[in-house]
Amino acid sequence: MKHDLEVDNRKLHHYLEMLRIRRFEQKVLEMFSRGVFFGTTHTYLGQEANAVGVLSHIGQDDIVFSNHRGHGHFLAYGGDMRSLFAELMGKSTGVCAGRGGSQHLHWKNFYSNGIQGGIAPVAAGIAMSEKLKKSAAVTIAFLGDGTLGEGVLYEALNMASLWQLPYSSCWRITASHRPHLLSWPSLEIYCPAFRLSIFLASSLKPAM
Ligand SMILES: Cc1ncc(C[n+]2csc(CCOP(=O)(O)OP(=O)(O)O)c2C)c(N)n1
Repeated sequence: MKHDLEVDNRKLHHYLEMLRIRRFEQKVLEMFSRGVFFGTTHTYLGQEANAVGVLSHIGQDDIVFSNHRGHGHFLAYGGDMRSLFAELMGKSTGVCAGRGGSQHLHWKNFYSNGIQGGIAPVAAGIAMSEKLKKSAAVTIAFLGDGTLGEGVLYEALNMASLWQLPYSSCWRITASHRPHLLSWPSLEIYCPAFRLSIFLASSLKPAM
């Protein structure tokens, strides 16, 4: 019985986290159309489960690398909504004093970068340094399927495997609305090629 309650509480917490991200991003879209923000922005609408599912299980010292669509990752990591909003507005009270904007955030062990695939080798390098320091930290990189065409990604995966780095890349696959991608080899083919293990989960069927 106690176990069931714990599981229910955890599920409720995850749901509320996803809802918080959804509401934040809806507000971002609304304010974007009013011209409130400095620069451009990409929302995390519809992808909330990926961030919450992964980041609610990380350790305190783990390092997170996000991409151009990083608000959800930042919030699920524990980032503050108000300072993120201020950052989007280019205010000095923002996460990075208004200089990073939507795509370039840094807070604690959280980093994001808008260059597609750009985080892959940097995250591998950080994972290498953590390994050399003999820390237990895992480095996590969030990537989208659009990055599968970036060559630097394969170099990073190769080195991560070769040097047995504490490196985990979390992919978000949305091939259903990009039929042209379906002919690409899937991660189930890529990962074994680099001797990397793979775990598949569906945000549409969370229990999977
Ligand atoms: C090196 C580079 N090329 C092109 C872009 C422009 N760009 C921004 S997002 C994007 C698509 C990213 O696809 P994906 O990673 O699957 O994420 P999605 O936006 O579909 O969620 C592109 C091509 C970029 N940011 N960096």
